[in-house]
Amino acid sequence: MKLKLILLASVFALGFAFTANAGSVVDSDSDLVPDAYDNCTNIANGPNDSDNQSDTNLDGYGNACDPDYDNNGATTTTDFTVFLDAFTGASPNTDTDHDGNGATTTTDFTTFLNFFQNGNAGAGPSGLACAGSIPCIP
Ligand SMILES: [Ca+2]
Ligand SMILES: [Ca+2]
Ligand SMILES: [Ca+2]
Ligand SMILES: [Ca+2]
Repeated sequence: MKLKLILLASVFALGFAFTANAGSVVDSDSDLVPDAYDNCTNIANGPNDSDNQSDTNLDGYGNACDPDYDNNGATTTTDFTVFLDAFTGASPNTDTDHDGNGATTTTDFTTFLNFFQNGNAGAGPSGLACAGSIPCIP
C-alpha cells in the first residue's frame, strides 16, 4: 500500500514537471513551433500548415511572413511587381508562394497585401537570431 502511494506520488510529480515545462515554452501563434525556432512568430506556419517553415530565399523569414522579395526591409510596389510577374507566370518565383501550395495565387496575394497595407512592413517577425542574413543558418 505504501509503495503504491509512493508510485502514485511519483507519477503525479512527473506529470506536474511536464506540465510546468510545457508552460514555459512560448509559441505565440500556436503553430507547434516554439518562437525561438519559428521563422514567423505571429503567423501559423508549423507542421499542420502546408508551408511548414518554408523559407525559399533562406533569409530566416518564412514565406508565410516574407513579402519583401527584394530584401530591402519593406514591402513596396517593387515587391508587387515581383509578385505580379509570378502571378501571371511571366517570371515564376517560389518566394511569392506564401501558403506553400506550390503556386502563386490570390491567397498568396492576401499575405502580400497585409504587409503592404501595414505601412509597407518588412518581413517577419522571425524568432531566428540569424533572420535577415542570407543564408540564415540557425
Ligand atoms: Ca509561425
Ligand atoms: Ca524568406
Ligand atoms: Ca522589398
Ligand atoms: Ca501559394
